[in-house]
Amino acid sequence: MKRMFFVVAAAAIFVSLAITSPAYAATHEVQMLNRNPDNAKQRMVFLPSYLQIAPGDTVIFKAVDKGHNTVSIKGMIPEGATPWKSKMNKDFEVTLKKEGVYGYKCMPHFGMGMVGVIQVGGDIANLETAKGAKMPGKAKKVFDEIFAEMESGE
Ligand SMILES: [Cu+2]
Repeated sequence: MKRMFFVVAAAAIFVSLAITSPAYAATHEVQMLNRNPDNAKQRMVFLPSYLQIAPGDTVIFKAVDKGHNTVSIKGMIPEGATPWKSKMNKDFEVTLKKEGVYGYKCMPHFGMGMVGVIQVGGDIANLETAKGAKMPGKAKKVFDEIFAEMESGE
């Protein structure tokens, strides 16, 4: 009888935790790679380079290949959002709560177009501001492709 009570109590605690904690928040993975396995011509990439997540979700950047990091780009994240900067060659995890568009780069490969976008929620009010941020040639091309994909999906 005591054991039965324990099982019920444990189940009740589990259920209440599932409801009250952000158990619905998902985790997404972005790989940092020297080469896109789907397109050998594309070198130094985040995969996927465009990710849509819900507010409160976590993104894990996986240092699959060496020589990369992830840094949010000034002017390309929603106002009031916290910027991030990871260490080279290390996995990095960021939880994004504020809705909007987040542009980020790999510091050593920014000029080679190693950039990505995370869209949090449905509010893309800062997209135009993000588009106006300063970026080197190849990065601009990659961002333009991602933005076009975003806008066609809306
Ligand atoms: Cu890189």
